[in-house]
Amino acid sequence: MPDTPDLDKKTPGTAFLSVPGGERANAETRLSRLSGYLTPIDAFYVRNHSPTPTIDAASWRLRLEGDGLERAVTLSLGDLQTLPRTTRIRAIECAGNARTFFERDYGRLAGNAQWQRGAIGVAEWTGVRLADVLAVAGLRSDAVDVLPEGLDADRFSRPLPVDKALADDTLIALSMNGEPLPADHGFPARLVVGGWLGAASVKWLGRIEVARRRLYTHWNTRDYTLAGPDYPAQAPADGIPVTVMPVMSFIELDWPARLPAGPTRLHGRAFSGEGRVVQVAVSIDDGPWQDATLGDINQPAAWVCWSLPWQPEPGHHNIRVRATDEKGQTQPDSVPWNDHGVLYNAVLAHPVEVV
Ligand SMILES: Nc1nc2c(c(=O)[nH]1)N[C@H]1C(S)=C(S)[C@@H](COP(=O)(O)O)O[C@H]1N2
Ligand SMILES: [Mo]
Repeated sequence: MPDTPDLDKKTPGTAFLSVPGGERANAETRLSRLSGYLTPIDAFYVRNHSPTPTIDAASWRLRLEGDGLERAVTLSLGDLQTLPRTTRIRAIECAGNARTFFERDYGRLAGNAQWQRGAIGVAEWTGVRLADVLAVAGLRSDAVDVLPEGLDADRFSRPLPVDKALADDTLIALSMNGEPLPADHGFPARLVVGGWLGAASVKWLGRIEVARRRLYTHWNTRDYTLAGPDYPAQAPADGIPVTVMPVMSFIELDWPARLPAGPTRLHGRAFSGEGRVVQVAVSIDDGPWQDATLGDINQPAAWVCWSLPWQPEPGHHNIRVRATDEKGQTQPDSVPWNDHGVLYNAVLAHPVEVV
């Protein structure tokens, strides 16, 4: 069982890139090192608002309480393990992924952690359905919001509406890629909320409140909202709380990239929180859009791999990738400014030097 945080071992330059401007330890996946469909645990990005807590599995408890439940209940890990198990492959992507491109586009910093493109990962999560856990405490029919809370120093917490909490793929995960949940990813239990921003997938669960009214925390009123001149505030939030992640894509190359001359194949991934990605198009040096080949594994709320052959001439190239999901939503050419720097999913011109 992991009981020591291993974030210190995440050396920038190998599987990870460091993230400037974050208030705590954060590390992003180095996308050029991806190979299999799933992100390996030791390359999965980490987003922590306070240091990784060390939690003893034997004494850990999950407290369920609030006026949206018939009764308050305290569960041990053993109690959770008696519920039906379920496994899902799901992406987790930070709402602030690609935030650094707001500075490039608008000349000023948005929000804090300046992610490049690597605040996304896909894992196989095994655990129990949140719906089954709530049922143990008797979910009332007039319950409105479910508030999972972490055991980290800041007690990170972000509410979910009851219908999302009850979704078939909203899990309390106890393992990741077949291993017990690593400390940095929420040991011993974390939420996994398919298709929504990463902040919904609360790590190190300790308490779940269910209420018959809307609930508000810092993380759905002052952060992880679309706020700024283009977005009407939804009081008491400073903007529009982020929920589903929009369609995005990337190339599995460093930024900027250097490649040897000669025939090659471009590889990348595309994801949409709304549903499957159905098309990935690539434009090289402002040339025509060409359809990339999509990989076999293509399920909702996880990424699809894509690839395209390329025979580059030596010199400087720009490669654009644009994904479209099954609802017909396509990546835009630009994203309007927002103060917290969330949901940047514009088509990027990836600089590649062929030598
Ligand atoms: N308790 C707790 N849960 C948390 C966070 C946190 O700081 N504390 N960060 C959230 C955010 S903003 C993201 S993007 C995801 C990142 O999950 P990961 O570190 O496993 O990649 O965890 C979410 N869950
Ligand atoms: Mo995040």
